[in-house]
Amino acid sequence: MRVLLINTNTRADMTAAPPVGAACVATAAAGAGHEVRLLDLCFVRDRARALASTVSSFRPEVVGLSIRNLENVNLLRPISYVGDAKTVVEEVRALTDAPIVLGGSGASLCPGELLRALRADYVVAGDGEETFVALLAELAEGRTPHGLPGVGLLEQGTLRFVPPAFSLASFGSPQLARWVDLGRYQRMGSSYTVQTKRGCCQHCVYCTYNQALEGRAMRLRPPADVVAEIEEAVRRYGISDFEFVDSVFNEPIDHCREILERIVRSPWKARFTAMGMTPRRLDREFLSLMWEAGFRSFMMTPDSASDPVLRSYGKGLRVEELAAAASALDGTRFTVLWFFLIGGPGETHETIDETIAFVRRHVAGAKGPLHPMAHLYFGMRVYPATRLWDVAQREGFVGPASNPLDALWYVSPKLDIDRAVDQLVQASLRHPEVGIGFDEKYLALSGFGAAVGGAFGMVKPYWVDTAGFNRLLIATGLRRLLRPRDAARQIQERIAAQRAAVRAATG
Ligand code: B12
Repeated sequence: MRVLLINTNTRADMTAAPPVGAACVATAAAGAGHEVRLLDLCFVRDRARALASTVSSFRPEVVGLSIRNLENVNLLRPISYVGDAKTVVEEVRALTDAPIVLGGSGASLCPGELLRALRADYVVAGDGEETFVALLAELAEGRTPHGLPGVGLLEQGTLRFVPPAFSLASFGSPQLARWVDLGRYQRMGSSYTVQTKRGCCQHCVYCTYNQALEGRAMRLRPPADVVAEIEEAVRRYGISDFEFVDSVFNEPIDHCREILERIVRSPWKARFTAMGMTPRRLDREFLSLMWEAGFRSFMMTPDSASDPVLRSYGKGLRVEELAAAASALDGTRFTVLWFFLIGGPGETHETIDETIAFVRRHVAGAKGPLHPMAHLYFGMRVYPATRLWDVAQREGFVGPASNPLDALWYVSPKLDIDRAVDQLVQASLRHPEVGIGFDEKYLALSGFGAAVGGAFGMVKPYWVDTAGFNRLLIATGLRRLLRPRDAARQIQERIAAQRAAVRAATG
């Protein structure tokens, strides 16, 4: 069959994400004998025209839409992307009768709700490779794909959905550069993205990784396979910057270590970064191995630096482990961005102070790491099938009728929102190393920054320079001037409306 895959994600800022998921599916479909084309809308200026010319020249028999982000997951400054995806579906419908299949992490999180909202034909949740190929086989035979794990469809308005089995034991290279023009991403500061495993065995209360997205069972890619993918990208496509996109890169640690050791032994050199590092067991020896492999930066996701909150978030971490990782980092030259989720279950003003004190001491006051940063996000997004959903339901933040596409949030009832937002804003005014969710407002400007930075040979990923930029804003008084003045009121109104809707629905 002729299969057109479309990457609908158009976030073209310094966090631009090459459509690696769509590339996985494209490689699998091509491997099954289909004729495949991937249309990447990320940097396309005239979307309607790009769609029209691709559909008329390729004449697809099936169209698959990769939907990564439902929204920006930011309570201080929310943006939804569902409307954009709906427009793409409508535009495709006007051009062809080919069935439309939704996939990607956005589709996995809310399969039924997204299928209804976008009025597509099918939805695929979880791993796309085997499921999409199985779906194509059914469609090629003219059958309605009933009962396939991970596939959903609407029949007379009723959702028929079989949850994904996450049975794909291992997975191969998505051959990203075969499908995607990586030049544009690289100019924005983004890298070639690599996944070394799927599944997450942690138990964080809010998280969807071990549920809808990847399941709990760890599916590790053989280290030799991972390094062969990197080597091919270096040698064949001249790529020098890579980013690992695992949920948690350094767990299981032995698998991660083997990948790093293989990279160290390789004759070529490249630069690496990763999101989703846990501070657990991040000691000097492991950091040296990372450095030797070519790591210069990474993101760490402890979420809190208060023991009671780490417990209630289900992180399985203690502050002393965070502090140990911070002191192992002292004296090194890594750039580290720490992520904290403020305001989840159990958070109080005192525990916020504890986290800020940790940031002041170990991030702002760090001796050695280059440009350390801490991002403090406020509020927790509530997704179905997580333990947070049950907590939020008990406390009246969500109810049986809540639609997860409606950006549902949880904020600890022990907090006065005004005071909590002020705690974060004050920390950001005092320390250039502190970013708060509101700063995302200025992310769009990073495209311009990337163009200038690239011309002056700035090091990737470009977020490593955020602290320097903030220092300039603080010195010129601009950061105070631009601080979010009525963020607290807006959040209060949003949360009050969400709770009122739950009360109205439950009578
Ligand atoms: C790594 C990562 C990042 C990195 C990205 C680095 C980079 N250069 O790519 C960083 C930290 C920069 C980042 C930023 C953001 N991220 Co992020 N990120 C992830 C993470 C951990 C992995 C994504 C990934 O690459 N996976 C690997 C690929 C192979 O998997 P996949 O895309 O899901 O594809 C598979 C299936 O979905 C399916 N599939 C995909 N497409 C299609 C298409 C069809 C037709 C079919 C049938 C199947 C299919 O098959 C694929 C292979 O099995 C996910 C969480 C997760 N565990 O998935 C969050 C996640 C994708 N991010 C998310 C969000 C919200 C964001 C931000 C908007 C946050 C922010 N406010 O800045 C930004 C957006 C950036 C952007 N430009 O889009 C959300 C998206 C969903 C949502 N809640 O809206 C996720 C799911 C986390 C979450 N639970 O909230 N992110």
